[in-house]
Amino acid sequence: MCWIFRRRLQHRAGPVGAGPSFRRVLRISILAIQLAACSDDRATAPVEPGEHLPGGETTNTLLLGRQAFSMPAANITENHMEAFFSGNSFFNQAWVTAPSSTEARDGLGPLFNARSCSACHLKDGRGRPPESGADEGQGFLLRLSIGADPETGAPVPDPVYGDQLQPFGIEGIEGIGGEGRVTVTYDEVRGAFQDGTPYSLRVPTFAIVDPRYGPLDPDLRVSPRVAPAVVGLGLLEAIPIERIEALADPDDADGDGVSGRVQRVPDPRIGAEVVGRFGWKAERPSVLLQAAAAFAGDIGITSTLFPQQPCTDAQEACSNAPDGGTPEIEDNLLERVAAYNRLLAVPARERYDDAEVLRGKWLFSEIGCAACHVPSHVTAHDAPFPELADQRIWPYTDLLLHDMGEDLADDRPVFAATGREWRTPPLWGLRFYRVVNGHDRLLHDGRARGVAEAILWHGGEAQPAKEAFESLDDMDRTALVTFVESL
Ligand code: HEC
Ligand code: HEC
Ligand SMILES: [Ca+2]
Ligand SMILES: [Ca+2]
Repeated sequence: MCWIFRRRLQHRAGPVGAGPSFRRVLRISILAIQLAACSDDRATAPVEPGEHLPGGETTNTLLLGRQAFSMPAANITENHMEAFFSGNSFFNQAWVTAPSSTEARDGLGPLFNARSCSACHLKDGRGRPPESGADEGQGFLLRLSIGADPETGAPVPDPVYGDQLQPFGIEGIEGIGGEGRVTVTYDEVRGAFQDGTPYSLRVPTFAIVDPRYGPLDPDLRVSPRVAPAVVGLGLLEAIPIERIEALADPDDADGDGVSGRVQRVPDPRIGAEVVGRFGWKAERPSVLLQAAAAFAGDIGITSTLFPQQPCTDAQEACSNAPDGGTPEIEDNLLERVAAYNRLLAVPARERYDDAEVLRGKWLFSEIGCAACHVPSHVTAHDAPFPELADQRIWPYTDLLLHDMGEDLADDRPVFAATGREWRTPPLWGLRFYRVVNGHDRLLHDGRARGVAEAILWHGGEAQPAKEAFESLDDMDRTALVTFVESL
């Protein structure tokens, strides 16, 4: 019965031009009848071996509170300890303006978003957008471009503001200053679940105020992003490419309404295209390249991988400011920061065998969430770190790009990703976001307040799953959310 329900929903999948107002989609009564039958039998999913340890043998089972994201892999080898702990200190340390007597950590900016990695990935956790007026948010930034290269898909940086808005500039040099401030306003829109229970979503509108280097290009594309938690990244990096490619279904050959495309991006080290995995559009292929890009773009610290200061030709004082060496961070230190991020452990689950959670787990796969949030993978045997090899992991992602509809679109293409596509984010550790970072903001720009709102924003390929969620009864909606919050 429920299986029939799912097939029907999938056949109704298609392009959905939802627009900013939430059009109530007409429902066929037969669906409701079949769904009632689903709810009545209260089926549950079984507990699967190992699912309570989402990071396999690396899982953190020791500190499950505010430090839940800050523990090394449980099986960390003796010879990686030193890299982990010194990487940790470079992740936390604040960079200073060059020249300075503390040579190992000068070179900040000249333009920057934050002075340290941990200023955005607070306690190795997650950022949030500005809430209103003077609030700047935390671990939040705007990517910028003016279109994309027709051949490679690479975003074309704005000639004046570059590829990212840096709200801060170093002090003491005339002519350097932050590029502008981001503000947000939220409009509430109302909707209702099929049983009549009302809900409300907030539609964000972001704006750049006080642009310091002249008026903004009318064609400027902006993409707001919050910082994701940085746990389990070495494991995601160790998912074999063949696995990711096998999950992709670019032309929806199996007709389930869900496609999923592999992001392909250039690797500056080898000059070839590789699979992208990290960032909200999977635009970085490895933890190392993501860390190097963050040093350069977010803090203004150059490396051999990203040797450019964060200045455009139009930003003269920025280009002429003293630097902190060439490069500003040595390769071996960068490697340690990457090792730190690779080896941060995912926390263990606790409520994994509870009846309500198992009902939610059943619904998660039944209504199609698991088509993108693929529960489990096995990491490669030849993973770069032996700790991360041959692990059964439970991240709830396929690392693929999906069209999520008009409402979530940023209209800013990046390599293979269109302006409507996003990488399925992993859901492991989600129950700790509130504990570690004190907020429940979800999605790429943090617009959703909690899991239910995050689901209600799903569109495009996920429209049928979203609609199925809307048609669940109160008990089942709660069970599904409780399951996601148990991860
Ligand atoms: C201004 C805030 C900010 C700072 C500072 C910052 N990050 Fe990030 N980080 C982000 C955002 C936003 C993303 C998502 C990027 C995207 O979608 O392209 C991110 C993504 C990441 C990811 C990929 C996570 C994933 O799941 O895809 C890693 C790894 C990472 N950052 C490491 C670092 C390191 C290392 C530093 C310090 C060198 C750093 N970050 C500094 C905001 C920040
Ligand atoms: C077609 C693929 C797809 C399906 C089906 C899907 N999701 Fe998602 N999910 C995504 C993508 C992609 C995002 C990121 C969207 C964004 O940030 O704009 C996301 C985001 C989320 C988030 C927020 C995660 C975060 O870190 O902010 C949650 C929670 C979530 N999904 C749960 C679900 C649940 C529950 C279902 C089933 C009702 C579901 N998803 C169905 C692809 C999918
Ligand atoms: Ca610098
Ligand atoms: Ca800039």
